[in-house]
Amino acid sequence: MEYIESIRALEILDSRGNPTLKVILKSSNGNISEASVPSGASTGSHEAIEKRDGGTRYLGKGVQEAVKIVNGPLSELLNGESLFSQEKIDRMMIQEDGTENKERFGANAILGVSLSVARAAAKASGRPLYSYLGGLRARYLPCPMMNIINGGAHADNSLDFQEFMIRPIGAATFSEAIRMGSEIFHALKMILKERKEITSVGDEGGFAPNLKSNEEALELILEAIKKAGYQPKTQVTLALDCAASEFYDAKTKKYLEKKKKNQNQTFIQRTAEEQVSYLESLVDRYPIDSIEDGLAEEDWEGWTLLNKRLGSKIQIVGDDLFVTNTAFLKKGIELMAANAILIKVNQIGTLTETMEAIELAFQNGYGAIVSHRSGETDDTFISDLAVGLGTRQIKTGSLSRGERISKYNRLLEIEAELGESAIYSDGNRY
Ligand code: 2PG
Ligand code: MG
Repeated sequence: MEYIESIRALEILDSRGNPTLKVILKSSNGNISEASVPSGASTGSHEAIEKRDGGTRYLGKGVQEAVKIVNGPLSELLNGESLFSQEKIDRMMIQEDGTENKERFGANAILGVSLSVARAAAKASGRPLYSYLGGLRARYLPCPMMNIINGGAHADNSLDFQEFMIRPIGAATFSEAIRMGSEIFHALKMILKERKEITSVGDEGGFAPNLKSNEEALELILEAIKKAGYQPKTQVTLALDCAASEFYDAKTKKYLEKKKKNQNQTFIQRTAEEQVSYLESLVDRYPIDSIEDGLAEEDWEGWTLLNKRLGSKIQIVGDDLFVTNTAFLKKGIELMAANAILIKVNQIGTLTETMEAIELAFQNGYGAIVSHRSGETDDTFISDLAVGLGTRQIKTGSLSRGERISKYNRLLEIEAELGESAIYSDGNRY
């Protein structure tokens, strides 16, 4: 039985130029397996904690401590363990860390090890990662949610909503979905140019123009869909990640359109109920079929109202609300706060716990969307994860920037490898 021979980590850079970890695992059979760790900007307050060095080096964001933890205590703990003991290994790390949120070792250190173990096991079994994770059932290519206009914490523009996405639900195959996305992305660029808007991109590769309103962003995307020759609603739908925790004022319990304030000194404030009505009006006016973090993570009451009003029509996705954590997901299920969960491996810190969150979601009729972070590397683990676990949806950015494209390219490879048995999911899990 192949086992872990050594584990070491390196400090590398992510797509924002901030340090992150790459873990390199050597197996007893001589194979080398690697995994790199992503990092978010609009993080949920209950996410597992990344270990950062502090001080002045890399503006405090260095990960030399986390590297030492991988090279020291985690290696000592795990050397000699079977590559196929994923759950045991993850639980050993959780237990040895001993904290609720992995702050002692750091979720970045733990996750890098966890993912590299899965890669090593897949290699040792001679199977591609998605097939190791999901067996013969791993044949659903996910519907991509492509973030072609960036705002919020991911761009220095005027938009408060963080992500304006397209979902090519009418594609016959994954490669066709990618082609549709790319053509719409380029059509959007032409439209922006014609309007003399800036066409530089934000953290996730979507354009970051200075638009007057969320509605204007949605209108431009609709125009781009049509210009590219597709039909909104039947072939391509719209999705939002409002990332509303970023513009929620906990004191007044109001949702503020903060960025607009800088432009003309007046800004809209909404109560939870008004915010729900606003989102409802957007769904009435535009072919939106998925809204993520439409409300702030602490506003559970608001979420229940949102799900009541819109949950039977569209997907209501909890990201900061659930932080890929079964404890929060259970609460959401009880309160009927949403009907889908965003899945981010580094929010929880191990593959085992990530899989548990997906399973709990499916058992309760929730959708699950595997997601990148705004700070990424070229690692493509999440592509295999989405196919392996049959989540049928993935959110991994726009049609530009290498760290986003690498995930789509990996999915194109998987589709080709699966050949006839590949099934493109239209985003509906059922
Ligand atoms: C989100 C993510 C990814 P971040 O909010 O869904 O798009 O952003 O990684 O900054 O949390
Ligand atoms: Mg989000």
